[in-house]
Amino acid sequence: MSPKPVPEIDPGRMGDPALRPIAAKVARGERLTASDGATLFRSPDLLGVGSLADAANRGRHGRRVYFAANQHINPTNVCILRKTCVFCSYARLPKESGAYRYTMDQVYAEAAANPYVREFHIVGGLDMQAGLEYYREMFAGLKQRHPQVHIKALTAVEIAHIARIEKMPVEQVLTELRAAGLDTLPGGGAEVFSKGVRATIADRKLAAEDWINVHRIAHSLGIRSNATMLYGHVESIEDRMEHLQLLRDLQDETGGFLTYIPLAYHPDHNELGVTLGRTGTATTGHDDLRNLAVARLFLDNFAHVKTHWIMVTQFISQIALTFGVNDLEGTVVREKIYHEAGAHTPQGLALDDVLKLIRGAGRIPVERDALYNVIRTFERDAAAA
Ligand code: V47
Ligand code: SF4
Repeated sequence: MSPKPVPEIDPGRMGDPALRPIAAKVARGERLTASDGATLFRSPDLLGVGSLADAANRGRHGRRVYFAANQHINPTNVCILRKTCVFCSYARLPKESGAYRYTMDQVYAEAAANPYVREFHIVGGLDMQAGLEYYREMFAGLKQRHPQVHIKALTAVEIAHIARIEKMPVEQVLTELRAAGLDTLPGGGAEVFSKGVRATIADRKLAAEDWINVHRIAHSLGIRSNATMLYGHVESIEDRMEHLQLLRDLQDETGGFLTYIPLAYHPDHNELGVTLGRTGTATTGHDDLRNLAVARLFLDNFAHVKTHWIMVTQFISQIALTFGVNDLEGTVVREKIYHEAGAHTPQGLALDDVLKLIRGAGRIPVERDALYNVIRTFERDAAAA
């Protein structure tokens, strides 16, 4: 996939002169450089950046906005990196108060709570007691009970952890988990790839090149995956662009990424929030929208850019639908990770609320499956399109 020309863009109308050469490239369908991306991040003309991203997005997806009926399940919060991922509010040491690890029955009971769900999104801590067998049994049991539900599970960091504790190559772990029912990998654990930032916020976590390599191996096995970036803490604009460049390069090589999701850092109940003196203050609406818009313009080989309403609120997510976003994190049931870190959003949205949100932005809701096959388009809107 390469950038498409967007003839409706008139570069001469950009309010910020620095945006005009970039607008001309987007209009011609020319790839942006990392330096263009930095200019987009720094431009005072947020609406100009958003209008470019919106035009690029509509050129691909028209007025369609995807969502999936998914359910988050976090089977264990026990994590060996509890002390070194200083942005994380969710992890616990094994004997710490609040530590938990679900039994299979607990996983199956949580999974049975919502019969409408079509995707389980399963991520957790790096737990020494949750190895290959734990997840193999979990996925096989889930597939047996819910054969129609897609399993998107285990970040690259968790896959590498299982490989380490089982003393197995990553390829074998992925192959065995796929045989048990794993369909795709979520995009978490990427944080920010820059060495300096990783040393500051996630020392001892899987290195950038290893995160990328797990996804490369997954793609080579035909396992699609997502990509994320955790923004809004100590990273610079150059760090953000280095991160996006590495993702774009891997996508050029494999084409295996489905969607990109920027994750807004939440500072409550974690060490980094205290160090930054930011407890209670998450990212700004400007930065949330800009991260999405720049991603839409720079990641020209990603088909989808997703807004995570749990992290940035339904209100910002709705506006994001005119800032380059074509996908909305769906009806998430009982989200835990960001609520531990201070998210004040609801823990789930009902289908009607999702439809209202998308329609309110003048867009057409399209329910998708995990691989972006259309399940149904909401015809009332399609007829009016
Ligand atoms: O890797 C942890 C992030 C990620 C905080 O693939 C935090 O569709 C903000 O993988 N503030 C895990 N973020 C979540 C994840 C994900 C989420 C949504 C969609 C998809 C997808 C994947 O959560 C972690 C980390 O980057 N995280 N703590 C925090 N305090
Ligand atoms: Fe563990 Fe993930 Fe939290 Fe890091 S972000 S401490 S790896 S659960």
